[in-house]
Amino acid sequence: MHIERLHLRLIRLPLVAFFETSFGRVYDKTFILVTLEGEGAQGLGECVADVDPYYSSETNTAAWHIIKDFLAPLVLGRSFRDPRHLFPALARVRGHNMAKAAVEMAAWDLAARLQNVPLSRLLGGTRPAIPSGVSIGIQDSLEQLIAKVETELAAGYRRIKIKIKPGWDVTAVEAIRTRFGAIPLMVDANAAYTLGDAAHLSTLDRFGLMMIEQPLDYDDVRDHAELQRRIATSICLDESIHSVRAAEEALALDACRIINIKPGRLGGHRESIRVHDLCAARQIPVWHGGMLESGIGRAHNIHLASLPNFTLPGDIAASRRYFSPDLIEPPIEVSADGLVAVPLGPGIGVNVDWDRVEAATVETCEIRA
Ligand code: SMG
Ligand code: MG
Repeated sequence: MHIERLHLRLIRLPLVAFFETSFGRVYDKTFILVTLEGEGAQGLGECVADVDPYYSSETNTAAWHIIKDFLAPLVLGRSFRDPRHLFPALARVRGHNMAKAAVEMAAWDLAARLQNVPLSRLLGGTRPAIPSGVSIGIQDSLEQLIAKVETELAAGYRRIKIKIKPGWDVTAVEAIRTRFGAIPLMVDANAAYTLGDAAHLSTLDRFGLMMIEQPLDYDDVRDHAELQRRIATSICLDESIHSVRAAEEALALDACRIINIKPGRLGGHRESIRVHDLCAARQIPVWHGGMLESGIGRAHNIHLASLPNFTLPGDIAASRRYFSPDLIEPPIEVSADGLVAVPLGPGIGVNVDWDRVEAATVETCEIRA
């Protein structure tokens, strides 16, 4: 595939409902949409960096600069036999995985469209539908939390994840267990605790949670290994797993029993597949994370999550939980039994509503070979 043109759009969409984590509350989603063009076709990638460097050190502004000034020159005017060759071609740039992933994933979509096959086929996906879970942010009250959980269970979702932080953890989990019993439940701390909280975190053990996600620092592995020795609940790592090597180190140290895969955090589909395969070889289950993506990034995630070791329900939910309307038509839906179908059309296989994209675009930039 020959890459002739790269187009960037900064897009802002209001969220249907605010989303609060241990690092704050957001009311809208701003992201970069990357279009790669070559041989008469287009591929799309969505950058999952936020406006702020709180989940990750990357931001939209930084990613825009990195893609425009450093990644674009490494791909434009070049031919790639296989989209797997993209990530290594960007290796000169250190870090900036979210910026790299947006370009790399656009190249996968382009390759799949040129071959007229669904992206899942190129990635090695094996399942026609994926099990879906939801991530429920920190609420203003336990009553609101209970109401949200009730709504999502009624919609069919196969597991509930709630965000926790000091002061909103044991009481929140206890309220859900008291009201809903033994539902599939997990918590995500987004690095809000330290090893000094180990005794407190072990009080969550009695609730039989599926896992606790990223309790400790975003770049830590060693303290997570120590914490895993002290608590019965399985640790799942998110932020800490920014590369295949980080995954190898975490597994070697028994710092976690489960890994959350987000292509944006790892640098795209190729590196995600490598982490997926590494975990499969060690009987470590993985699930697909979410970054409040529009239908475009969400479609990429669905294709990737169709690989066989994504055995746990992920944070890939229906469009209506995030945007009304989404940028794609029809939107992504979840079935009454909590499954999301893998799109069957070429590439990411969803129809982009370009009028809606245009209306939500705040800035554009085009670069040619
Ligand atoms: O896409 O439903 C979603 C959000 C899933 O909880 C979610 N993501 O740490 O896993 C995580 C968070 C990161 C996003 S907060 C900016
Ligand atoms: Mg997380």
